[in-house]
Amino acid sequence: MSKQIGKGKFITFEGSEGVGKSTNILLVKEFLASKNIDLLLTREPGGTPLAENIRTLLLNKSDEAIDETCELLMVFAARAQHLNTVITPALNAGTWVLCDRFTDSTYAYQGGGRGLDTTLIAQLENIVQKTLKPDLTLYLDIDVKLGLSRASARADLDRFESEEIDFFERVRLAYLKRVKMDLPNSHYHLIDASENLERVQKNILAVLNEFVAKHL
Ligand code: Z5A
Repeated sequence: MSKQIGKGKFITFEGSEGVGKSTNILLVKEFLASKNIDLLLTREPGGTPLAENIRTLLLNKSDEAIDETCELLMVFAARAQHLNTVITPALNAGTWVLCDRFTDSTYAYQGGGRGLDTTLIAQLENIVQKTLKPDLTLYLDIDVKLGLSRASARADLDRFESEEIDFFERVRLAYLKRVKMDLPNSHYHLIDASENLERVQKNILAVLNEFVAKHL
């Protein structure tokens, strides 16, 4: 169940390649700003200078292959810095935090994609996050091939984007497994991102309207 540690609300955006997180997080930012809500827009991996350096190491291709356990620890190292120096202080000050990716990405990419043990991921989650969980997670779901075709407009593919299609199929399955867990009062909302942008945005704003009405 979602847990709030301060007055601010913690909203995360999840999904695989080409799903439209970057496009839609800006829509949500504008919507919440129009309600006079104090906001912080951030992302993972990243969100602090140190965590952004770790992001660069994770995303850049290099001659030295990154060991999978090393990748997992780098993701959580960046998250610890981000949470303790940015996210938690903001939430405690009453600021709402919009985060482009969070720990569901770790379950999807390192758990589903790389095949790492989810028990290990859960242990690291407990160490780094303690009781903190998102209050609302918008999971944008899309057929892998359609998502990749949208993302293919980009010039250079990063280390993750260069993976094979099977990797992204496993990522999607891992997301769907988490989102469809039968939790009471689930904080997950699945948005069909294969629809046109207008429809996707209408569906996102419907979720946000309900969330804001409950929490303001
Ligand atoms: N990673 C990890 O492995 N473990 C972790 O724990 C975390 C992350 C936190 C960086 O993430 C990588 O880090 C990520 C997983 C790994 N892997 N990759 N790649 P990122 O979020 O920075 O990278 P990204 O997934 O490529 O996200 P993005 O750049 O934000 O792209 P996007 O979400 O797909 O959004 P977009 O740029 O808004 O949309 C793509 C295009 O589609 C764009 O031209 C839009 O105009 C278009 N679009 C959007 N919506 C629509 C609709 N509805 N119809 C038509 N066209 C659309």
